[in-house]
Amino acid sequence: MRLKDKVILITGASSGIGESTAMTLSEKGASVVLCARSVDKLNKIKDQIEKNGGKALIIETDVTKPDDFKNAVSQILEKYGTIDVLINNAGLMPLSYIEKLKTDEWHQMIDVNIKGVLNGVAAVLPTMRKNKSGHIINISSSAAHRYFPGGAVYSATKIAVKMFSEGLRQELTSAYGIKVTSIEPGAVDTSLFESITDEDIKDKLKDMKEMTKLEAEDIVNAIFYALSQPDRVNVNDVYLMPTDQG
Ligand code: NJP
Repeated sequence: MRLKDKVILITGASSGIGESTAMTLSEKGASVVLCARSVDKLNKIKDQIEKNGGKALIIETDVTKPDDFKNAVSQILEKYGTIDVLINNAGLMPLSYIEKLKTDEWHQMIDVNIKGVLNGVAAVLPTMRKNKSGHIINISSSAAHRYFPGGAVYSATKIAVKMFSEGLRQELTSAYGIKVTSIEPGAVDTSLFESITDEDIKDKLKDMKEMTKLEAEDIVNAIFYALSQPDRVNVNDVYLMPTDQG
């Protein structure tokens, strides 16, 4: 896919991987649509993209609300007439040990990390199916491959995203020309760790502070690799770890 003038919806675009993805893909000529709840942050990123000569639209979106996605899609269709790529990136990771029973956080992860992805797919699919083309990129995690301390529910959400991506691919790619990719990174240097409230986990993660993590741009490179393949190639999964992480 050539990115020039492609319309790319990115959730969780107000920071970290989403912000970096929006900046880079707009530099490559895509019209990026930045979705998140923090409108102030989105406005700053949009200003920067426009200063660099790129095109950006911001839409306040809570991914747990299907109506927010429907509104986003109708605004995008009105402005650009189509949607070429959906990057389901919004997520959170309030790790905790199960015995702490932080059930509100469990439900929050299921709502954002899983239902948010489903809501995004439901919103864009009619357009991509009609176009007989598109690309859905879901940001899963290395946590889809293995448990780590406090990560039982987070891992469960990310394996759901990975497996849903495989189901999407099998149902949509040859039938409708819609590509599907799951990206599964290890630790990335973003604000994701700030959602942790469990003091025992915070303590345990102190060692990780010294570790060299992936940068958001490393994930963007994986996204760009998946997007820039010829029509005949679907990149199913990209599983990437920091060299420092076991
Ligand atoms: O984290 P961060 P990352 N509705 O905290 C948004 C996965 N991942 O970039 O709404 C809409 O900088 C929030 O926006 P706002 C991870 O699981 C990461 O690292 O304004 N958006 C913000 O833009 C996640 O899926 C690591 O608060 C909502 C964004 O999510 C993805 O990478 C490792 C929302 C979070 O940005 C991006 O995370 C890994 C809602 N209800 C996978 N709730 C890692 N960093 O180590 C949150 O394996 N957001």
